[in-house]
Amino acid sequence: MSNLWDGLLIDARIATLADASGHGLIERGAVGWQDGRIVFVGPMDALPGAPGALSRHIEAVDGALVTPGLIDCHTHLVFAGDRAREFEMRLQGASYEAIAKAGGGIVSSVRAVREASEEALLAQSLPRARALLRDGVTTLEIKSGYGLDLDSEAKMLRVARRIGTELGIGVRTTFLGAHALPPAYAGRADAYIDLVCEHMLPAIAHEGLADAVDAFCEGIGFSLAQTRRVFEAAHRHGLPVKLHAEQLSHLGGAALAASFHALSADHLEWIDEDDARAMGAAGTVAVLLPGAFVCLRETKLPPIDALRTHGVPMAVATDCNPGTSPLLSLRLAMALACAQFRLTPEEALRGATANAARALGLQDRGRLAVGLRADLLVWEAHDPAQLSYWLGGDPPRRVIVGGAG
Ligand code: DI6
Ligand code: FE
Repeated sequence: MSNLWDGLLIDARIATLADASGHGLIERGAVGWQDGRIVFVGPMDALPGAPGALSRHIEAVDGALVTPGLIDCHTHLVFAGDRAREFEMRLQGASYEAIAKAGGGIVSSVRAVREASEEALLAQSLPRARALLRDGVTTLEIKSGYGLDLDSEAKMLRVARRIGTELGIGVRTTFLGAHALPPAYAGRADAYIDLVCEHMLPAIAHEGLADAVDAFCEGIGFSLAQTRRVFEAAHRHGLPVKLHAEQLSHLGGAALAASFHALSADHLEWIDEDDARAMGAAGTVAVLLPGAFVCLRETKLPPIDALRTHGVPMAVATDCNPGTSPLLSLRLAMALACAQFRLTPEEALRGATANAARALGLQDRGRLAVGLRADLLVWEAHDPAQLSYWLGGDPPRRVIVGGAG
């Protein structure tokens, strides 16, 4: 019978994240799906029939916690080589900025990415994506930004798309051409931004390689005026924007992002109350990246209370990258967001599901509700707080992506 559901989990404790606040917990719940979409979520008592008459496959999970698949909404996981040497230098006292100015940092990853073939880049990046998947990540964002010329940026974005196909998960790609100044443009940042806006971005958009556009607005990145030009070019090509803003200093990037109705502004350690107000009014998600905060041994905390006061949706991501956040676990990012930024476990879980989806402009996932994608995790846990409590806890018992698994 073709109208039977493809799968049905019963006897579950379901954290739907479907309401504006709270876990949206359903005790003794059931979730059913068909053709990759959720067709039922609610108490078992409300099922429209006996489980056996509803679905071909039924799994009783014995009171285990079920959540939406996790979403890592900010990664730079496509890169070549690593920067362990730079990590050692930082431990000996060199600053991130000093290393960047001395030709290390992002630019050293650029050399490695330019030299790597597309196949080599894929082979080096896939294990990192697999590591993130072990935690229950079912949708990933991946940025370019270590190519800094059209061919190398396009190569990175193709590799990112191939990771999604290869692993059968959702991958959203972000063009981050304005990540750092390539050495050939030293002293000519405006000329490089011309290249990004008039040559690279149009070609990337034309080939459909990017779902969004990002920039690094920072003293060691690009100015506010340069960032504005990148945003204008993105909008001309119909692409939404995001921004690395206020990570190391306050340049006004978060307010600029809000004025462009950015999907998200990320990092945000240096934002002030006015920035939070602007983001709240614009609906721009605050993506918190505790991995970079910890690895750079930052001490200035993002103003979480101001974000709460102004109703800014908060997401949590790994920022997985070779320089400032070699972090391969979104669960660990959630735990660090609680320990370092004092997020509640509920905010951390919402930040890695519902609000992470928002930060990617995705309305079809991140929550459990009828009509949304059947991306589901069954955990060896009962209490949602356990997901942010363990530093390296058990992976999910079961991962269902788009109804499969
Ligand atoms: N902020 C970050 O955290 C990463 N990029 C950025 O703009 C760091 C990238 C790197 O150091 O390779
Ligand atoms: Fe980043």
